[in-house]
Amino acid sequence: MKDTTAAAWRAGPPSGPSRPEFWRSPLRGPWLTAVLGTVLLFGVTILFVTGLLSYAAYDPDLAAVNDQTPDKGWLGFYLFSWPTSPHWLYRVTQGVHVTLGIVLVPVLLAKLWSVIPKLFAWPPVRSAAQAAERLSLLLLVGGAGFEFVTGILNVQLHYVFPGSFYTLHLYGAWVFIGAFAVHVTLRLPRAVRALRSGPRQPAPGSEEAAGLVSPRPAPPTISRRGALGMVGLGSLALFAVTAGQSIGGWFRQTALLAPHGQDPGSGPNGFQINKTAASVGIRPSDIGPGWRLTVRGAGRQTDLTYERLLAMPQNDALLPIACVEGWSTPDQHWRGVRLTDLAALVGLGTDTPQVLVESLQRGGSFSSVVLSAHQARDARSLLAVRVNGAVLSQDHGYPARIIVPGAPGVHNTKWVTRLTFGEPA
Ligand SMILES: Nc1nc2c(c(=O)[nH]1)N[C@H]1C(S)=C(S)[C@@H](COP(=O)(O)O)O[C@H]1N2
Ligand SMILES: [Mo]
Repeated sequence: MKDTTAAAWRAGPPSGPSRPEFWRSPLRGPWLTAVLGTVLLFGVTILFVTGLLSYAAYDPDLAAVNDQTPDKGWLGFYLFSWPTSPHWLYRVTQGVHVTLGIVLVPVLLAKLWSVIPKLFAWPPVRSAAQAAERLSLLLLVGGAGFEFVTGILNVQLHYVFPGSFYTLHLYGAWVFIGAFAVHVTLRLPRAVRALRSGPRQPAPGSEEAAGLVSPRPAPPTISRRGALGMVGLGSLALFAVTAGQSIGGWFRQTALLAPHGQDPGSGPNGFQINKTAASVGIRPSDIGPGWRLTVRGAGRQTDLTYERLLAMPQNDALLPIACVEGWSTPDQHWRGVRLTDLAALVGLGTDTPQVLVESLQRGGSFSSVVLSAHQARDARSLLAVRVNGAVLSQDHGYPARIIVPGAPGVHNTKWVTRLTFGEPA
């Protein structure tokens, strides 16, 4: 048994992809891989940072209703209270996260293509160290695939993983980050050398070829630079049909890949809608004359009719809606009652505490949220009743909705019916 294994070993790789001659593209080589790897090094780092920021923006440590990942343990070590300035903060961080994630897809695919012969390297395991490295590559490629696929499904198919997307995408991200850090540490010196030596191919089988250069290359149909140009064009094309949804307004028309369509209608309420009133089961009777706003806190409670809400001091704020899916709107002109003024109704004036916001919507992870004291105290944080000069449309949250500067769209609860100031009793 042992003898035959040893003999098979000495005979070299079986015919097929384990043999270097099997791979014939004249393009593969350390320079091409290093260029693509360098782009990913920067791009994926930005994806990690903006992704972790997006997670922090949900303020999961503030309250259980904000936290989709109660089992995160120390993975939330870096969490901080999300600021309200600049008011476009989440619009930028999440727009970059989603747009960059989509734009990097051709680069990621090209990078994987460029190193595919190594998947079949012979012998599959040479030493314990090399086995560990191959295992880390499994986590790297698996982690990358998982993060890109779950992210793109989420932005394109509109939450195919109800609730659990955050859990999957967050835990997947940490696996990916770990494997990515190991990979960069191991490969950076080689990549730097390859970039310095330029696009000329080293001899196949040499140390510098790193198992990537074909010993039997087919005649080239495109240069290595040309291939990179194609990848770049692919990314550029994706950028051109994606970025418009993050810029919003007129540019939305260019967002051919935007899952919500290009045209959100016209008029004061003519900007992107996340979920319509009908789609979450808001009934006309819920938001008719019988609607009340309950304000609770400090052991007190008061119920307001729509008319009484309108009779309170009305304030203005220019703020965008910025969704986790990457789309956002330019600043809209909101008008409504300050959260601090509503807190004052139950005797909680200027040091307004955190507030639990509850929607008429029954169930669903967006029907309630806790806003931090910092958010509640911001003079631009409103329970809005009007937008761009008109009464809120039903789909934008009539009779009243939250709007908070800098926060993710999901914190701007629509169809609000109850505000509870202070820690839960
Ligand atoms: N009650 C309720 N509020 C909600 C939502 C929801 O589904 N239900 N969606 C949230 C999300 S994810 C976003 S991005 C914004 C979108 O607001 P808009 O539809 O007015 O643009 O509303 C937020 N408020
Ligand atoms: Mo959203």
